[in-house]
Amino acid sequence: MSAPEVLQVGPYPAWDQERLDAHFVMRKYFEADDKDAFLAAHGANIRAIATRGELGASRAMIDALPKLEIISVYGVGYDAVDLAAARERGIRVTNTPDVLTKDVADLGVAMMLCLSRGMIGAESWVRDGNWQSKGLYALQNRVWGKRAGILGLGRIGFEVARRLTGFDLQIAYSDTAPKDYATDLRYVADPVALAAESDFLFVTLAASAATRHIVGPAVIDALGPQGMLINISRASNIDENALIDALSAGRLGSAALDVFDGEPKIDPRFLTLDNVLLQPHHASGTFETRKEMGRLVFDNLSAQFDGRPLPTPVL
Ligand code: 8YV
Repeated sequence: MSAPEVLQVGPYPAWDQERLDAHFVMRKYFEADDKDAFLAAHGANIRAIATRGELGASRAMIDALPKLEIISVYGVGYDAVDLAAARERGIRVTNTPDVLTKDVADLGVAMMLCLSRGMIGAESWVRDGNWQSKGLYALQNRVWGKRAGILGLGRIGFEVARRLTGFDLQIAYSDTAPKDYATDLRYVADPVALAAESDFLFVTLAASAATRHIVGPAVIDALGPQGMLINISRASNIDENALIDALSAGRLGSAALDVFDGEPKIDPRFLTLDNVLLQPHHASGTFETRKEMGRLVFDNLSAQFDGRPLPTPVL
């Protein structure tokens, strides 16, 4: 039997690509100049989509693949997959949960520390010779002992909380309901109330239509001029225009962001702000985690083609 054909939406590291190429016919959509012509040429035989969290799979793409059985996402977030379109056709969807949880939490906490302590500017201070010529670096803001709010206490939010206890932060969280695995964390139902009592607000929500712009003007203003917003989830959870306005006007203290609307082409206004830390959506980007993510993408595809249960299904 010929190898199954897979539509590959974005590139993967070499070790994943080699394994995928060895077992399947990978149709590299991201390399095609004319995407429609590519789908017209190969769509009829494609049984799977291999995509990435931020790239997903649109309804138009799904509709162009009559034999599609499965969408395997390299990432825990599958908000960019048109789930309704997949559900209508009984198409399975898988993601890569758990393996990336702690790396994403690590980066969120690192971003908080880095921005609070002005580490990027401090590095330049040394490299530019200012330490020697001008003296001590400007004083920065303390982290320990302050108040952290976690918006969305799923797996990643919980790992953020675990890490923050080591920094002696007072931690509260908001979610759709209190979590039974977080009895020692204070629950605040309303995100605006949570923001009002936070110095650091971590956004760790799985994104969906229901959470779109959950961090809007009310949450941002409640966090206030001394507050820091840290987003390691999806840009759609934040009203980016309201965020940029508040950062520019000083109504919000600062923001550390790993995700952006329209990334990687981010809003150029971010580049004019000095109260932001900008990261290129790499919270899961360690060798160890990305290898496990790639393995899961492959294992889910293989399971589907072999008729075995899927390791990590979401649909
Ligand atoms: C990845 C992600 O950066 O897990 C997710 O939802 O967005 C990330 O882990 C991405 O999928 C890799 O391209």
